[in-house]
Amino acid sequence: MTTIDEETSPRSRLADPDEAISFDELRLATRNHGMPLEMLDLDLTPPGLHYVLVHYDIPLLDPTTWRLAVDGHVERPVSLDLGEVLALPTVSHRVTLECAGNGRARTTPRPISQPWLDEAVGTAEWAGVPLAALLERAGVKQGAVDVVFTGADHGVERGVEQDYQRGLPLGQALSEPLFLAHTMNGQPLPPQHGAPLRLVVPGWYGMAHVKWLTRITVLDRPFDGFQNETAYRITHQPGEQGEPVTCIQPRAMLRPPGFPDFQTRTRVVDVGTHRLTGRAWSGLAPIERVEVSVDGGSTWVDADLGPLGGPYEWRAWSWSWQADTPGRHELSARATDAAGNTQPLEQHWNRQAMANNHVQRVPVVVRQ
Ligand SMILES: Nc1nc2c(c(=O)[nH]1)N[C@H]1C(S)=C(S)[C@@H](COP(=O)(O)O)O[C@H]1N2
Ligand SMILES: [Mo]
Repeated sequence: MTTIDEETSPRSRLADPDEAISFDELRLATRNHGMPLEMLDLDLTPPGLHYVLVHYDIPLLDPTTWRLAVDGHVERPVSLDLGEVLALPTVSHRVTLECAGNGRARTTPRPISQPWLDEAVGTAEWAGVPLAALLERAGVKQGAVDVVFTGADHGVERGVEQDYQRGLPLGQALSEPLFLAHTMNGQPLPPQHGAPLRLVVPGWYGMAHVKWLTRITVLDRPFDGFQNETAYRITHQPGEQGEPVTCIQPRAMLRPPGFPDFQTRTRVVDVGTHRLTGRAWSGLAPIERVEVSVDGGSTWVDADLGPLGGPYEWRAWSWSWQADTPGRHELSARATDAAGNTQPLEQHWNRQAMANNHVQRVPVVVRQ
Protein backbone atom coordinates (compact mmCIF):
# COMPACT_ATOMS: atom_id res chain seq x y z
CA MET A 1 0.00 0.00 0.00
CA THR A 2 1.31 3.43 -0.94
CA THR A 3 1.20 5.77 2.03
CA ILE A 4 -0.49 9.13 1.58
CA ASP A 5 2.23 11.79 1.66
CA GLU A 6 2.18 15.18 3.35
CA GLU A 7 1.74 17.09 0.11
CA THR A 8 -1.50 15.17 -0.52
CA SER A 9 -2.72 15.41 3.06
CA PRO A 10 -0.99 18.22 5.01
CA ARG A 11 -0.74 18.36 8.80
CA SER A 12 -2.66 21.03 10.70
CA ARG A 13 -1.20 24.50 10.34
CA LEU A 14 -1.89 28.09 11.34
CA ALA A 15 -1.88 30.75 8.63
CA ASP A 16 1.03 33.21 8.66
CA PRO A 17 0.07 36.68 9.98
CA ASP A 18 -0.67 38.19 6.52
CA GLU A 19 -1.48 34.97 4.65
CA ALA A 20 -4.51 35.37 2.35
CA ILE A 21 -7.24 32.74 2.01
CA SER A 22 -5.84 30.05 -0.32
CA PHE A 23 -7.45 28.12 -3.17
CA ASP A 24 -7.61 25.11 -0.81
CA GLU A 25 -9.66 27.14 1.66
CA LEU A 26 -11.78 28.67 -1.12
CA ARG A 27 -12.56 25.19 -2.47
CA LEU A 28 -13.71 24.09 0.98
CA ALA A 29 -15.79 27.28 1.33
CA THR A 30 -17.62 26.68 -1.95
CA ARG A 31 -18.38 23.02 -1.11
CA ASN A 32 -19.43 23.75 2.47
CA HIS A 33 -21.87 26.62 2.33
CA GLY A 34 -23.36 28.68 5.12
CA MET A 35 -26.97 29.71 5.73
CA PRO A 36 -27.80 33.06 4.05
CA LEU A 37 -28.39 35.24 7.13
CA GLU A 38 -31.74 36.56 5.82
CA MET A 39 -33.01 33.02 6.62
CA LEU A 40 -32.86 34.07 10.28
CA ASP A 41 -36.39 35.36 9.50
CA LEU A 42 -37.63 31.76 9.46
CA ASP A 43 -38.22 29.41 12.40
CA LEU A 44 -37.13 26.47 10.23
CA THR A 45 -34.36 26.70 7.64
CA PRO A 46 -35.36 25.22 4.28
CA PRO A 47 -33.08 22.29 3.34
CA GLY A 48 -30.76 23.67 0.65
CA LEU A 49 -30.33 26.90 2.65
CA HIS A 50 -29.33 25.13 5.90
CA TYR A 51 -25.54 25.19 6.31
CA VAL A 52 -23.63 22.15 5.03
CA LEU A 53 -20.33 20.68 6.22
CA VAL A 54 -18.92 17.57 4.55
CA HIS A 55 -15.37 16.43 5.36
CA TYR A 56 -14.94 14.14 2.32
CA ASP A 57 -17.45 13.40 -0.53
CA ILE A 58 -21.24 13.14 -0.25
CA PRO A 59 -21.94 9.41 -0.61
CA LEU A 60 -25.01 8.63 -2.74
CA LEU A 61 -26.44 5.63 -0.88
CA ASP A 62 -29.02 3.41 -2.57
CA PRO A 63 -32.03 3.36 -0.21
CA THR A 64 -33.07 -0.07 -1.56
CA THR A 65 -29.81 -1.79 -0.53
CA TRP A 66 -28.72 0.42 2.41
CA ARG A 67 -28.67 -1.27 5.82
CA LEU A 68 -27.94 -0.14 9.37
CA ALA A 69 -25.93 -2.50 11.61
CA VAL A 70 -25.94 -2.32 15.41
CA ASP A 71 -23.12 -4.55 16.61
CA GLY A 72 -20.05 -4.89 18.84
CA HIS A 73 -20.48 -5.47 22.58
CA VAL A 74 -24.19 -6.44 22.32
CA GLU A 75 -26.27 -9.58 22.97
CA ARG A 76 -28.12 -9.60 19.61
CA PRO A 77 -26.49 -7.75 16.68
CA VAL A 78 -29.18 -6.00 14.62
CA SER A 79 -29.30 -5.31 10.89
CA LEU A 80 -32.18 -3.22 9.53
CA ASP A 81 -33.14 -2.08 6.05
CA LEU A 82 -34.69 1.35 5.50
CA GLY A 83 -38.27 0.06 5.53
CA GLU A 84 -37.66 -1.51 8.95
CA VAL A 85 -36.15 1.73 10.29
CA LEU A 86 -39.07 3.80 8.96
CA ALA A 87 -41.56 1.42 10.63
CA LEU A 88 -40.12 2.07 14.14
CA PRO A 89 -41.78 4.58 16.53
CA THR A 90 -40.73 8.13 15.69
CA VAL A 91 -39.82 11.25 17.67
CA SER A 92 -39.50 14.75 16.24
CA HIS A 93 -37.55 17.79 17.46
CA ARG A 94 -36.62 21.22 16.19
CA VAL A 95 -32.86 21.32 16.54
CA THR A 96 -30.46 24.19 15.89
CA LEU A 97 -27.25 22.85 14.43
CA GLU A 98 -24.00 24.83 14.34
CA CYS A 99 -20.55 23.82 13.12
CA ALA A 100 -17.90 23.91 15.85
CA GLY A 101 -15.69 25.84 13.41
CA ASN A 102 -18.18 28.69 12.91
CA GLY A 103 -16.29 32.00 12.96
CA ARG A 104 -12.93 30.34 12.20
CA ALA A 105 -11.87 32.66 9.37
CA ARG A 106 -12.01 35.65 11.71
CA THR A 107 -9.61 34.22 14.29
CA THR A 108 -5.98 35.36 14.37
CA PRO A 109 -3.90 33.44 13.60
CA ARG A 110 -6.40 31.44 11.56
CA PRO A 111 -6.05 27.66 11.28
CA ILE A 112 -6.09 26.40 7.68
CA SER A 113 -9.43 24.59 7.45
CA GLN A 114 -13.02 25.33 6.40
CA PRO A 115 -12.95 29.17 6.62
CA TRP A 116 -16.37 29.93 8.10
CA LEU A 117 -17.42 33.50 8.75
CA ASP A 118 -20.68 33.61 10.80
CA GLU A 119 -23.25 31.54 8.98
CA ALA A 120 -22.52 27.86 9.79
CA VAL A 121 -25.92 27.39 11.44
CA GLY A 122 -29.47 26.28 10.67
CA THR A 123 -32.58 24.89 12.36
CA ALA A 124 -34.61 21.95 11.08
CA GLU A 125 -37.42 19.78 12.34
CA TRP A 126 -35.71 16.39 12.42
CA ALA A 127 -37.74 13.21 12.89
CA GLY A 128 -36.53 9.68 13.47
CA VAL A 129 -35.95 6.79 15.82
CA PRO A 130 -34.77 7.14 19.45
CA LEU A 131 -31.25 5.72 19.70
CA ALA A 132 -31.89 4.16 23.13
CA ALA A 133 -34.68 1.96 21.69
CA LEU A 134 -32.32 0.51 19.07
CA LEU A 135 -29.56 -0.09 21.60
CA GLU A 136 -32.06 -1.81 23.92
CA ARG A 137 -33.16 -4.02 21.04
CA ALA A 138 -29.52 -5.06 20.46
CA GLY A 139 -29.01 -5.58 24.21
CA VAL A 140 -25.91 -3.69 25.37
CA LYS A 141 -23.65 -6.06 27.35
CA GLN A 142 -22.15 -5.41 30.79
CA GLY A 143 -18.85 -3.55 30.49
CA ALA A 144 -19.83 -1.42 27.49
CA VAL A 145 -18.03 1.96 27.48
CA ASP A 146 -18.48 3.90 24.23
CA VAL A 147 -20.76 3.80 21.19
CA VAL A 148 -19.23 4.52 17.76
CA PHE A 149 -21.20 5.91 14.82
CA THR A 150 -19.78 5.24 11.35
CA GLY A 151 -20.72 7.16 8.20
CA ALA A 152 -20.44 5.79 4.66
CA ASP A 153 -18.03 8.57 3.65
CA HIS A 154 -14.32 7.86 3.40
CA GLY A 155 -11.31 10.12 3.09
CA VAL A 156 -7.93 11.12 4.45
CA GLU A 157 -7.28 13.92 6.91
CA ARG A 158 -3.86 15.03 8.15
CA GLY A 159 -2.47 11.77 6.77
CA VAL A 160 -5.00 9.53 8.52
CA GLU A 161 -7.22 7.52 6.16
CA GLN A 162 -10.63 6.89 7.70
CA ASP A 163 -14.38 6.50 7.49
CA TYR A 164 -16.04 9.46 9.23
CA GLN A 165 -16.59 8.16 12.77
CA ARG A 166 -17.51 9.67 16.11
CA GLY A 167 -17.79 8.03 19.51
CA LEU A 168 -20.02 8.91 22.46
CA PRO A 169 -19.97 7.59 26.04
CA LEU A 170 -22.63 4.88 26.55
CA GLY A 171 -24.52 6.93 29.16
CA GLN A 172 -24.95 9.77 26.70
CA ALA A 173 -25.89 7.46 23.81
CA LEU A 174 -28.70 6.07 25.97
CA SER A 175 -29.94 9.52 27.01
CA GLU A 176 -33.38 10.60 25.92
CA PRO A 177 -32.80 13.34 23.31
CA LEU A 178 -30.54 11.40 20.91
CA PHE A 179 -32.19 9.99 17.80
CA LEU A 180 -31.51 8.74 14.28
CA ALA A 181 -33.19 11.10 11.82
CA HIS A 182 -34.64 9.95 8.51
CA THR A 183 -36.78 13.08 7.98
CA MET A 184 -35.87 16.78 7.73
CA ASN A 185 -38.68 19.36 7.70
CA GLY A 186 -41.16 16.62 6.72
CA GLN A 187 -39.15 15.28 3.77
CA PRO A 188 -36.64 12.41 3.45
CA LEU A 189 -33.10 13.66 4.23
CA PRO A 190 -31.47 15.28 1.19
CA PRO A 191 -28.10 13.77 0.12
CA GLN A 192 -25.97 16.53 1.68
CA HIS A 193 -27.62 16.18 5.10
CA GLY A 194 -26.98 12.45 5.50
CA ALA A 195 -29.54 10.44 3.48
CA PRO A 196 -30.96 8.05 4.36
CA LEU A 197 -30.18 8.26 8.13
CA ARG A 198 -28.13 10.48 10.44
CA LEU A 199 -27.53 10.82 14.15
CA VAL A 200 -28.93 13.92 15.91
CA VAL A 201 -27.34 14.92 19.23
CA PRO A 202 -29.43 17.94 20.34
CA GLY A 203 -27.38 20.73 21.87
CA TRP A 204 -24.04 19.48 20.55
CA TYR A 205 -21.91 21.06 17.86
CA GLY A 206 -22.32 19.61 14.35
CA MET A 207 -19.45 17.09 14.32
CA ALA A 208 -21.38 14.73 16.65
CA HIS A 209 -24.37 14.45 14.29
CA VAL A 210 -22.93 11.67 12.07
CA LYS A 211 -24.45 11.59 8.57
CA TRP A 212 -24.88 8.64 6.13
CA LEU A 213 -24.98 6.29 9.10
CA THR A 214 -24.26 2.62 8.30
CA ARG A 215 -23.01 1.18 11.59
CA ILE A 216 -23.44 1.70 15.33
CA THR A 217 -20.82 -0.25 17.29
CA VAL A 218 -20.79 -0.70 21.05
CA LEU A 219 -17.24 -0.87 22.46
CA ASP A 220 -16.00 -2.32 25.75
CA ARG A 221 -13.16 0.25 25.72
CA PRO A 222 -12.89 3.99 25.02
CA PHE A 223 -13.06 5.01 21.35
CA ASP A 224 -9.83 6.62 20.16
CA GLY A 225 -10.71 7.56 16.57
CA PHE A 226 -9.37 10.65 14.78
CA GLN A 227 -12.51 12.84 14.96
CA ASN A 228 -12.70 12.43 18.77
CA GLU A 229 -9.04 12.31 19.77
CA THR A 230 -7.36 14.60 17.23
CA ALA A 231 -9.80 16.74 15.27
CA TYR A 232 -12.46 18.16 17.57
CA ARG A 233 -10.34 19.29 20.51
CA ILE A 234 -9.70 22.64 22.15
CA THR A 235 -5.91 22.92 22.17
CA HIS A 236 -3.41 25.75 22.44
CA GLN A 237 -0.10 23.99 21.68
CA PRO A 238 0.76 21.58 18.86
CA GLY A 239 0.44 17.97 20.04
CA GLU A 240 -1.46 18.94 23.20
CA GLN A 241 -4.35 16.58 24.10
CA GLY A 242 -6.69 19.38 25.14
CA GLU A 243 -10.40 19.15 25.84
CA PRO A 244 -13.08 17.61 23.60
CA VAL A 245 -15.51 19.92 21.78
CA THR A 246 -19.04 19.17 23.06
CA CYS A 247 -22.07 21.50 23.49
CA ILE A 248 -22.89 24.64 21.52
CA GLN A 249 -21.81 27.84 23.27
CA PRO A 250 -24.36 30.68 23.34
CA ARG A 251 -24.56 32.88 20.27
CA ALA A 252 -26.91 35.58 19.00
CA MET A 253 -27.12 36.40 15.34
CA LEU A 254 -28.52 39.53 13.72
CA ARG A 255 -30.45 39.42 10.48
CA PRO A 256 -28.51 42.09 8.56
CA PRO A 257 -30.98 45.00 8.07
CA GLY A 258 -31.70 47.09 4.97
CA PHE A 259 -30.14 46.08 1.67
CA PRO A 260 -26.58 44.97 0.89
CA ASP A 261 -23.82 46.15 -1.38
CA PHE A 262 -23.08 43.29 -3.78
CA GLN A 263 -19.35 43.08 -3.15
CA THR A 264 -18.80 44.11 0.48
CA ARG A 265 -22.27 43.18 1.75
CA THR A 266 -22.22 46.38 3.81
CA ARG A 267 -25.84 47.23 4.63
CA VAL A 268 -27.64 50.43 3.62
CA VAL A 269 -30.65 51.75 5.61
CA ASP A 270 -32.50 55.08 5.60
CA VAL A 271 -32.55 57.41 8.61
CA GLY A 272 -35.46 56.33 10.81
CA THR A 273 -36.60 53.47 13.02
CA HIS A 274 -35.66 49.92 12.10
CA ARG A 275 -36.87 46.80 13.84
CA LEU A 276 -33.72 44.68 14.17
CA THR A 277 -34.40 40.96 14.40
CA GLY A 278 -32.39 37.80 14.86
CA ARG A 279 -32.08 34.49 16.67
CA ALA A 280 -30.08 33.25 19.64
CA TRP A 281 -29.22 29.75 20.79
CA SER A 282 -27.16 27.78 23.30
CA GLY A 283 -26.65 24.04 23.71
CA LEU A 284 -26.01 24.52 27.42
CA ALA A 285 -29.22 26.16 28.72
CA PRO A 286 -32.22 28.15 27.43
CA ILE A 287 -31.54 31.66 26.09
CA GLU A 288 -32.37 34.17 28.80
CA ARG A 289 -31.07 37.46 27.45
CA VAL A 290 -30.06 39.08 24.18
CA GLU A 291 -28.37 42.48 24.07
CA VAL A 292 -27.79 44.70 21.05
CA SER A 293 -25.05 47.23 20.38
CA VAL A 294 -25.16 49.84 17.60
CA ASP A 295 -21.80 51.41 18.43
CA GLY A 296 -19.34 48.59 17.82
CA GLY A 297 -19.80 46.96 21.22
CA SER A 298 -19.22 49.98 23.52
CA THR A 299 -22.77 50.08 24.93
CA TRP A 300 -25.47 47.39 25.08
CA VAL A 301 -29.26 47.41 25.49
CA ASP A 302 -31.63 44.52 26.12
CA ALA A 303 -33.60 43.19 23.13
CA ASP A 304 -37.15 41.78 23.36
CA LEU A 305 -37.18 38.00 23.41
CA GLY A 306 -39.64 35.92 21.40
CA PRO A 307 -41.37 32.91 22.96
CA LEU A 308 -39.22 30.08 24.29
CA GLY A 309 -39.84 27.24 21.83
CA GLY A 310 -38.59 23.65 22.03
CA PRO A 311 -35.53 22.93 24.22
CA TYR A 312 -33.12 22.60 21.26
CA GLU A 313 -34.21 25.35 18.86
CA TRP A 314 -33.09 28.95 18.55
CA ARG A 315 -35.09 31.79 20.07
CA ALA A 316 -36.20 34.87 18.14
CA TRP A 317 -35.42 38.39 19.41
CA SER A 318 -36.01 41.91 18.17
CA TRP A 319 -35.23 45.52 19.02
CA SER A 320 -36.14 48.92 17.56
CA TRP A 321 -33.14 50.91 16.41
CA GLN A 322 -33.57 54.65 16.19
CA ALA A 323 -31.10 55.26 13.34
CA ASP A 324 -30.91 59.07 13.52
CA THR A 325 -27.25 59.65 12.73
CA PRO A 326 -26.20 59.27 9.09
CA GLY A 327 -22.90 57.50 8.47
CA ARG A 328 -21.27 54.19 9.30
CA HIS A 329 -22.39 52.09 12.26
CA GLU A 330 -21.50 48.64 13.51
CA LEU A 331 -24.33 46.45 14.85
CA SER A 332 -23.85 43.46 17.14
CA ALA A 333 -25.91 41.18 19.32
CA ARG A 334 -24.85 38.95 22.17
CA ALA A 335 -26.62 36.12 23.96
CA THR A 336 -26.64 34.95 27.57
CA ASP A 337 -28.16 31.63 28.61
CA ALA A 338 -29.89 30.60 31.84
CA ALA A 339 -26.66 29.01 33.10
CA GLY A 340 -24.98 32.43 32.91
CA ASN A 341 -22.85 31.68 29.84
CA THR A 342 -22.41 34.76 27.69
CA GLN A 343 -20.64 35.66 24.47
CA PRO A 344 -17.17 37.19 24.61
CA LEU A 345 -16.52 40.41 22.65
CA GLU A 346 -13.05 39.20 21.69
CA GLN A 347 -12.14 35.77 20.40
CA HIS A 348 -11.27 32.88 22.70
CA TRP A 349 -8.43 31.62 20.55
CA ASN A 350 -7.56 27.92 20.18
CA ARG A 351 -5.49 26.11 17.57
CA GLN A 352 -8.40 24.77 15.52
CA ALA A 353 -10.73 27.72 16.18
CA MET A 354 -13.37 25.46 17.72
CA ALA A 355 -16.43 26.59 19.68
CA ASN A 356 -15.62 30.22 18.96
CA ASN A 357 -18.64 32.37 19.83
CA HIS A 358 -17.29 35.91 19.63
CA VAL A 359 -19.96 38.45 18.61
CA GLN A 360 -20.99 39.06 15.01
CA ARG A 361 -20.31 42.55 13.64
CA VAL A 362 -22.57 43.95 10.93
CA PRO A 363 -21.40 47.16 9.17
CA VAL A 364 -24.36 49.41 8.27
CA VAL A 365 -24.43 52.78 6.51
CA VAL A 366 -27.36 55.05 7.46
CA ARG A 367 -28.25 57.43 4.61
CA GLN A 368 -30.17 60.71 4.82
N1 LIG B 1 -20.54 11.12 8.00
C1 LIG B 1 -20.31 12.42 8.26
N2 LIG B 1 -21.04 13.04 9.20
C2 LIG B 1 -20.83 14.34 9.47
C3 LIG B 1 -19.82 15.07 8.81
C4 LIG B 1 -19.07 14.41 7.81
O1 LIG B 1 -18.20 14.97 7.16
N3 LIG B 1 -19.34 13.07 7.57
N4 LIG B 1 -19.60 16.39 9.16
C5 LIG B 1 -19.98 16.76 10.51
C6 LIG B 1 -19.89 18.18 10.78
S1 LIG B 1 -18.34 18.76 11.13
C7 LIG B 1 -20.97 18.99 10.85
S2 LIG B 1 -20.82 20.61 11.30
C8 LIG B 1 -22.33 18.48 10.56
C9 LIG B 1 -23.00 19.32 9.50
O2 LIG B 1 -24.30 18.86 9.26
P1 LIG B 1 -25.13 19.44 8.05
O3 LIG B 1 -24.25 19.43 6.82
O4 LIG B 1 -26.32 18.58 7.93
O5 LIG B 1 -25.48 20.87 8.41
O6 LIG B 1 -22.31 17.13 10.11
C10 LIG B 1 -21.41 16.30 10.81
N5 LIG B 1 -21.61 14.93 10.41
MO1 LIG C 1 -18.53 21.04 11.77
